[in-house]
Amino acid sequence: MEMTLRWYGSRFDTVTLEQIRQIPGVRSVITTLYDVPVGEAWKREQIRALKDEVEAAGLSIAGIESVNVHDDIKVGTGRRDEYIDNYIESLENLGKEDIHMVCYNFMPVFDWTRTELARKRADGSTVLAYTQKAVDAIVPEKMFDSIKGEMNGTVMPGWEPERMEHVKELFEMYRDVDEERLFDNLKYFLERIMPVCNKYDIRMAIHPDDPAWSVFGLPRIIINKENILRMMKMVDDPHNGVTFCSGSYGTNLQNDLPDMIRSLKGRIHFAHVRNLSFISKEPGSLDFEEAAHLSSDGTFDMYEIMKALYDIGFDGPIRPDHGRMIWGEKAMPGYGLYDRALGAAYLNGLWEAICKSHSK
Ligand code: DNO
Repeated sequence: MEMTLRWYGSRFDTVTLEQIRQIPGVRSVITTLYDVPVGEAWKREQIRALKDEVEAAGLSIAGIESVNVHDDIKVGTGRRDEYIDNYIESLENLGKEDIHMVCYNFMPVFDWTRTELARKRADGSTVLAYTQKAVDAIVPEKMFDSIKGEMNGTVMPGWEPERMEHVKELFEMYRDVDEERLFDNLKYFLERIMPVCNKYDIRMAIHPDDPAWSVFGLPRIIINKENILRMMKMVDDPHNGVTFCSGSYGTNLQNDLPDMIRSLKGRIHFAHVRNLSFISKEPGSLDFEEAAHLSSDGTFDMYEIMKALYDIGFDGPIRPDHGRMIWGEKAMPGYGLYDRALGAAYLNGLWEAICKSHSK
């Protein structure tokens, strides 16, 4: 595996490449062209400039998170082919610049959903959290307003203010889209992009829906083992793979994370590894918050997750995921430097121990 850190680019991230370069074991980043509007094609020069900047800091680009998919593709409108053509152009340019892993999601309207961005934990750190009661009590149009004050002045992925201004229209667009249609539209998209992925050996890694169930009545399909196996079978090409995100699949406690990893052998192209702490596991009053990466700080057995990745021979990029806000840092919620660096060091430690205990 290759340990990486997510980096949003020098104009958007509070964390610098120089800082990332000093985290032990991190030699590459996962990044994006954060300011290219969803649906527009990525130009080769833009990718080249990003690459040059990363390489000048002594790091490399291990993959992209994300090349976002336009809602017209997810809904399957008459304009989808135009947007897919642009997507293909972006992939082609990434391939020419020797970038071979692309993370994306197929979530309608909202990307990940949390109801608090700065819940205080007993140790004084703040974390992102979700309660079912808060979701049930809010209308979707107010979702962004309810959390924007906690974004520390940053633009959070999937919650861009321009998009959030149109939430009502977006909901209208998805009115007739149920799970089956969303699956069909995903299949259509994947079938069209697979030739370019094959040509340039680009591994597509779909990110799960977070949380892993329908929110506000919108269909969400990348939520459990059955659905991801279906998705991989419907376009059966090794370039059609997944981002295994423990914190997203793990929101549904029915998902057995190590078992899911084992069943996805050869198709996990990217891993996000983080821990959650469940305060209430009752569906109606579900309440979870993001913990430190360490197993004992949350609900998941991180050793078992890393061991499952080891057992399937996972050799792709991996990253610590959302971190707590600690030591007075002000950054994009979930994406500060300190706790993610601790997460990377911890995951590297688990990996070293697993490798050594197997080579004896
Ligand atoms: C949240 C992230 C997601 C993820 C996208 C991938 O912190 O895990 O926003 O990047 O869903 O397209």
